[in-house]
Order: sequence, then C-alpha cells, then structure tokens
Amino acid sequence: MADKQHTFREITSQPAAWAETVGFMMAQSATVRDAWTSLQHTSVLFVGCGSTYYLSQTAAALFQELTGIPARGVPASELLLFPELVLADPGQTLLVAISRSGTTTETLLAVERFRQSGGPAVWAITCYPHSELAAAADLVLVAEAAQEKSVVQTRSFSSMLVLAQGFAAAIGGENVSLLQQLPQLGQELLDRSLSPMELLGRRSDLDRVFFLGSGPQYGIANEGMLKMKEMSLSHSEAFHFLEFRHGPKSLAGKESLVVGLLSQRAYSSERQVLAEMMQLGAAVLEITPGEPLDRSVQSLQLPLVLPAWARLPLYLLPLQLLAYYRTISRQLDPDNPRNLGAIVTLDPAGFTADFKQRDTIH
Ligand code: F1P
Repeated sequence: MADKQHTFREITSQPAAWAETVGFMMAQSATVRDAWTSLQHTSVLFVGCGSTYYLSQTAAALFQELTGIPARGVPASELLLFPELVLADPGQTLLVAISRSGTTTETLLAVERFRQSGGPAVWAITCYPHSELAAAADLVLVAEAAQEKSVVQTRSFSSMLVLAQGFAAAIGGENVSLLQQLPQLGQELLDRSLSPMELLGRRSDLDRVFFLGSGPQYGIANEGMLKMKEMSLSHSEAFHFLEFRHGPKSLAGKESLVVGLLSQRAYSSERQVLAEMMQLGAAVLEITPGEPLDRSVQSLQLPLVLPAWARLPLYLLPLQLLAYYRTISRQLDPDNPRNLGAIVTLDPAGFTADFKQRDTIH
C-alpha cells in the first residue's frame, strides 16, 4: 500500500530531491552573496504560512546564527495585518517569502504590503519557479525537484530548508558544499528510521505527542507537530525544550510520547528534560547528535560528520515517518488529510475592512 501513496513516496525520495536542490544552491551561492552585498541591509524577515511559517522560524534562527545579522520568522499574516509590529525599518530589511506553491494569498499580500511600506528587496524560496510569488520577487531560490502531489509538505519543506541553509551559509561565509553530503546521510538515516518509526507510530496506547526543540530546531519541532496533527489527527504540541517544564509537562504521562530534537550545543540541558519526562512515565523518542539517553528510549543518532547547521534537514526524516505510520495505523489516508487543501486561497477583498480600520487607527 505504501508504494501507492504520494506521501510515502515523497518522504522516501527526499535524498534525491536534496541532491538536485544542493546542486541548484551551489550554482547560486555567488549570486546570493553578491546580491546581499549590494543591498547592505541590516535585518532579514522570513515569512510563510503553516509549514512554511515554521520553516521561516528555523531559517531565521539559522541565518542569524551563521551571519550575525538580526533575523525573525513570522507568519505572513502578521506582516499583512500588523506590519508595524514586525517591521522596524522596512528600508533596511530584506523580506524572504517562503511558499511551496508560491500562490498562498496571505504570503502574496504580505509581499505587496512590504513593498507599500517602502521595503525595497524581496527574495523568494519556493518549489515553483513560475509562480506569482516568484514573479513578485527580486531573487528566487527554487527547489523544483521537491514539488509534491501530497497536500502535506514533506520533501518540499526539507528541500526549501536546504535552500535556506545554502542562503545563510553563502552570506555567512560557510562552506555551502558541505550540503552535498546530505543525500547520502539522509538515505542512511531513512533506512535506519523506517522500522523503529513504524513500531512507534503503531502504538495505540499513546494518545498525545510533544515535540521539543531549541534554537533552529524549534521550527522543525513545530513542523513535526503539524505533520502529526494534519496527517494522523492526533493531539500534538511543540515547545522549546526548557519551556516544557513551565506548565506543559502537566500533560506528560504514560499515554504521551515526547520527541526530543537534541542539539549538540544545549545537549545536557535538553537531555535532562527528557530524563524527567521518562520519570513521569512518558515514552521518549530522541533524535540526537549524542549518546542514547537510556536503553529504554528509542534513539536515532545523527551523523556528526556535518556541523550542526548543515545537518538540520535530517531531523525531519524520522518525524515525517512517525506521523505517516501513525496515520496508517489509525486507518486514515495520508494523501487526503481532513479539511485541508494544498493551498489556502482567499479573496483579497476580505482584508479591505481590516486595512481601512488599521489606517484609521494610525
Ligand atoms: C502553506 C500551507 C501548508 C499547509 C496546508 C496549506 O502553503 O499552509 O503549510 O500544509 O496544506 O498550505 P505554501 O504557501 O507553502 O504553498
């Protein structure tokens, strides 16, 4: 059955999609670097919706980490409806709009709003080079090989992440060609993840899933949460690792699975949170650059041959498989999630009343 599903094919074809995307990115690195140098901007704002909003969070954290230039990731709707809260100095801000389809209404309107506010430069990250978003942007990074038939984003998300990595690395002076190792490392991790994620995904005793991630991993934890929700209709939430202690852990217990996206940088602090959740009876899955926490924990180790910034897409593979197998075991169709379409298209006229209201207030 799995081989007939778009979602499964798209998850397992990620290494091939990454290989093409890295090739594109390497060819574009000098252009990206030169374009950035000629802008001389002082900040970057990443926007998207749904999965691409979560990708914006990770892209912003990574960009600031590699370049030292302030960056934020926000929902496109925040830029559209509350521009003054996210844009301190539009003239000095590069807007990076991320959208798989390149046609989501909020993202397109946010770009328009940014231009109207005096924002001079818009770059796009998308899977469709001829989309409306691509046409509206000054520079376009495309993961064409990652286009999807499935409603939920899997290989598109990870491939657009590869573009965001290449973009940050090119501007931050990192070695973009390290990303060439991702396809092989991804294939190895996929092979290692399939059967443990199937076993875990089929556990009907678990009725809620928490995803924990810090730093650039937080956006990926959110994406894991969204996959679990969209596909398997399960109660899922994402938190920064240490935030989990400040209230949410009251929901942790025998019926919960806590998925930890451990980092090298904050390893001990994050690991301690997982150890505490085990003591509360929660099942734990760790995706880790370090040693397994305990024999009773399901642990998937990340290869250390790549620096932390370059290995980010690897975290996604087990998360997507876990959501996929849980969907199957709940006899749901991963290709056709409930109430969802691949693109949210709205009538722009629907925003007019709020724009007028805002212009009157200011
Ligand atoms: C974004 C998005 C998806 C979500 C849903 C509708 O689209 O919100 O993240 O899964 O199916 O679309 P895009 O702007 O990235 O094309």
